[in-house]
Amino acid sequence: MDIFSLHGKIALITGSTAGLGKAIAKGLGLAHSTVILNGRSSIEKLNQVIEEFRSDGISTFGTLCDVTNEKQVEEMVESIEKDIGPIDILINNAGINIRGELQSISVEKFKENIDTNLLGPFIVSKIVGKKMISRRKGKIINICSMMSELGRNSVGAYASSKGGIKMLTKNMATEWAKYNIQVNGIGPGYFATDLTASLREKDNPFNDFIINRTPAGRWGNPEELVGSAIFLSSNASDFVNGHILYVDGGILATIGKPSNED
Ligand code: GCO
Repeated sequence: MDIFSLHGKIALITGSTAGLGKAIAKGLGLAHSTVILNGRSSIEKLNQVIEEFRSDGISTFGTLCDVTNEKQVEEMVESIEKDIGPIDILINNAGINIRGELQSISVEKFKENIDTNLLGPFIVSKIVGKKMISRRKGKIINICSMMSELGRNSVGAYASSKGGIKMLTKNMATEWAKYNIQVNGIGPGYFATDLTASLREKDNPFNDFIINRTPAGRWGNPEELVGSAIFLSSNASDFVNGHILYVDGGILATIGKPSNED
């Protein structure tokens, strides 16, 4: 069924030279969209991933841009639309997680989480969204988190930013659905990426906690987000607006179980 087809689509994925963003971008590329990768500062890393994707037969371009810098975002979007084509799909993935208890994290570090994870997606969506509104067509996916719904010691800044992007998603959907733009979110649970490497070390009790707390009994693999991204990027989701699709192994469905229960 071609309702899931991404043939001929152009997809910009921010923060896509590593982790979940890279896995999602590769999945969209293997589904035959043209992929525009984005990193913040390392041209070497960006070019390395572009080459990797092209060696897999994916139509790939790349651009360096700090999503919190409005001028850089405007220049990035203008050059993409002039040199490559209209952006059909925007995935706001760029994000950081500077951990720290609320009484110890600095105001600057708290603000850095909010700027990158919430202000950045607002800036990019405002600029790309204006183009989509003029075309009366577009797909925007904001990468939220299970932390859009739950807190955890030491990730208060991150969770605040992810709660914010959940509501930004709903408000963008509210204002832009009438222009045939579908804005939705994907909320990952705990996935095996560099961001969570320290949490997954075998002598870290947090690893056992997550495995016990997640009904699927394991960490997610980044490739397991691709199906949701394709769905929300394709015509199959043309009447889906403001929805946060949690891909979390069931962790948000349950209060968990005692460690001595199967
Ligand atoms: C943490 C983790 C989480 C996950 C993810 C969960 O410190 O608890 O980094 O924040 O990365 O965001 O959805």
